[in-house]
Amino acid sequence: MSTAFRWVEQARSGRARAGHLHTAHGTVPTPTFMPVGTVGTVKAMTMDAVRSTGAGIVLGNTYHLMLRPGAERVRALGGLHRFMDWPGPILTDSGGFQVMSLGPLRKLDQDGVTFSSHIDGSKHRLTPERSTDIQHALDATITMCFDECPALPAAPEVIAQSMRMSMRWAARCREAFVQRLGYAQYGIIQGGTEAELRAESVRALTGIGFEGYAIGGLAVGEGQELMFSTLDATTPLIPWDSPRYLMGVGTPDDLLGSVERGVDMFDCVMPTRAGRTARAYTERGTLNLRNARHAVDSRPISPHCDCLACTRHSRAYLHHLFRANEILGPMLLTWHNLAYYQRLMRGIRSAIVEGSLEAHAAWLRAQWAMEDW
Ligand code: PRF
Ligand code: ZN
Repeated sequence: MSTAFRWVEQARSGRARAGHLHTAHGTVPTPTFMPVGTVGTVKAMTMDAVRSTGAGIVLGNTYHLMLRPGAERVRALGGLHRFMDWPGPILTDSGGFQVMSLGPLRKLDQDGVTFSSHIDGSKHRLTPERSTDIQHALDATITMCFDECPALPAAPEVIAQSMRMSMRWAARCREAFVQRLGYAQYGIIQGGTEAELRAESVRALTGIGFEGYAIGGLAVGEGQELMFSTLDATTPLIPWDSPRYLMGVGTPDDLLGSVERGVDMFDCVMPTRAGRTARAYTERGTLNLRNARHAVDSRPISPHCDCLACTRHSRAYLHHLFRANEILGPMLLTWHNLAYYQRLMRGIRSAIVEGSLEAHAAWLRAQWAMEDW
């Protein structure tokens, strides 16, 4: 049986919340980290491996999937869940942010964006309506509004104009969205680091009414302090009963500080990208496994990790794989990093539920500052 899409609170600690996100494709405990599966694959991972880390929801990208293999083909093959073998919930980003990073290959107007494919140079157009239709064709559980995310720093007037255009686009996205039981559409709050503009953006989006609210336009060069102060000014304005998603964030320390400020959902390429470049996340910070000091180290990457890399292999073996440019290196280390991110989120959730978030956060930060074991 399908269930209605809703977020249900389980416990709170200050502004931090633990809860469950109920969707047509299953229930996910929050706060949650979504591994990035840009082109219909979490790079270097089978979906069974992704599941084994404890991930409950993954992210896909409108921009990449519309170009290859094409949204209509994914629809014809039974939707993205079946195509990539992920029956759980999938959130798709709308393409606005990805098109932005194309630089000179794009042309923005009030109606949408025209751009050239990074694959073959062919011309394409994304509008609020087209992005929403594509996400429907992909069968995304959570559809994101098509927005513009200006790079920071930028003049307040530039940020304001961009935010207001994104708000007009959000109304068009809502018009184009086909409501289905258990599915959702999130509005994206913009407005840079200006509290006034963020408040205006929240008012515009809550006036339209969405199942969830994302905080976009952060982690784009402003630094952690400004990101946190912007969250401080923004999350209290979002309806308590709605899930809040901070887009494209971040480091373990970013996730902890953002959960403390009331965020429920995250996505980031960091653990997967780092895994492909020999960087390991651990309870005690990061390690570069190409470093010579790991060459004869028979210990696992982390004594606390139950991933395949840590239960079956040594740091010395991982070091060897990366030095020899073997494909198994990125595979094992991506697995490890995703296992670390999921373990981090599980620990934070448990602490909120048990009423010990403050002590747990202090312990996590003290550990990150320590030397490797
Ligand atoms: N908008 C969208 N996707 C995003 C962002 C945004 O502002 C960000 C900003 N960190 C990451 N991904 N649509
Ligand atoms: Zn591990």
